[in-house]
Amino acid sequence: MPHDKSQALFQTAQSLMPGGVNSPARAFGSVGGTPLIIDHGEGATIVDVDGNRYLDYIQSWGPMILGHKHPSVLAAVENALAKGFSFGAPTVGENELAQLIIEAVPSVEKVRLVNSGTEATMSAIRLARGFTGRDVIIKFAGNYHGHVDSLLVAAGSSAATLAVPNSPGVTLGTSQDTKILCYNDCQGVRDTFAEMGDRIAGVIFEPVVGNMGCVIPSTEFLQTLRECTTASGALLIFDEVMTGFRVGYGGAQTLWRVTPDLTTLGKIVGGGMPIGAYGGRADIMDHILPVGEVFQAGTLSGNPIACAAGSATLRELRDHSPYDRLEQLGATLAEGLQRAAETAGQSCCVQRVGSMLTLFFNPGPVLNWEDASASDTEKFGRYFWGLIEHGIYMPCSQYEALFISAAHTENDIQATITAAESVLQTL
Ligand code: KE4
Repeated sequence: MPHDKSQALFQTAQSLMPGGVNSPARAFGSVGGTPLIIDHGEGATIVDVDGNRYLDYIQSWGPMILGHKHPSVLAAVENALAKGFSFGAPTVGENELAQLIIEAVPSVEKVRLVNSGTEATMSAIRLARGFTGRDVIIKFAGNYHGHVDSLLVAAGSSAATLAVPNSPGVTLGTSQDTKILCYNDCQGVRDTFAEMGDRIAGVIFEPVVGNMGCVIPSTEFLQTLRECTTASGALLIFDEVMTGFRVGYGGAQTLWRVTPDLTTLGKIVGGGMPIGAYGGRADIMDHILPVGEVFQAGTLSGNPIACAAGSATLRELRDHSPYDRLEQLGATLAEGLQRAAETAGQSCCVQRVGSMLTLFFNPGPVLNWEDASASDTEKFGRYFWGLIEHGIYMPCSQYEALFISAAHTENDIQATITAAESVLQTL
């Protein structure tokens, strides 16, 4: 496959933007080589500037669950654009999106729209601290919640890929109120709450982890988090920026039947436009300005174009549910990749929830960051580039989940498995 134009354009990009990217997750840091400059997408496919076509399993890191340029989303955005772009004043589109989220997500009685998942998690932990009057936030190694200073202390996703467990620029004062525990370690959670439960404002975690690869919480872990937070008066925060509307219409909390106190959202709720949201019990959310005293604001929060894209996406998911089909496609792909790895003699495990999954170069099971970080990332890099040459665009890191969209077909999945069988034999 030719990549001349991508290489030339990326060289220019590097002279304009740090690393030539606007997010390190796109820098191909852990797989090496030059990032591909994407020209356009349609359905399950994206095309780079050299005209190479790929089956897209990044899906903009999750938002494009309907596939690229879904007609009803496109129409909704065009209708919104015809009215203007942004007003800095309330619009009906915000009511519509807020209503859809509240109807879909069990824990959300009131919601605040923001511009990114990072803003959502940053605001949710500020609200947890403001509501409880406490300082300590618990997070888990390998969980990523956006580039919030106080949460960049053992991040997953690109921070983990870059092997930067805590970022320069995050002060000791900022990070000292964050405690990092081991995911799926129930005793560690119980011991921490026994030691400092009355100081803990909240626990934030990914209810299905995507940011160290796909890692699944045990039932006991979920129950322990809910019990310990309830007993101590700390808030339980489900970071569903990735899982919200991905693993089910109501998110992971409907799958696991655990109700958090706050939920953060992003990605799919914007249909590919910049968005985030946080919501929860009304008595907690009413501590947010202007009703309460916890400050949070944003020029483009609830932007009408983003709301139109998000509402059209959620209506499509609600009225034409793809989840049973996504479950089937996900199961087929997971089984096919596992079988291909075994046939090729590769020591791999596949972990999946619905249409998000990861092939780990790791015998598994992968239950936490210590397990995940033992994966063979060098081999993953060769697997990634081998699939690129077969026209398959996987997430460019072992520590990410791939996403199947409603636009993917059974044939796409079979073609992906066939390509993986070929590539895994060469590693
Ligand atoms: P954003 O600020 O990137 O919209 O959302 C931050 C965030 C919060 N919580 C979870 C569970 C997330 O997965 C994310 C962002 N995910 C990464 C990919 N795993 C975004 C990719 C990027 O940073 O470019």
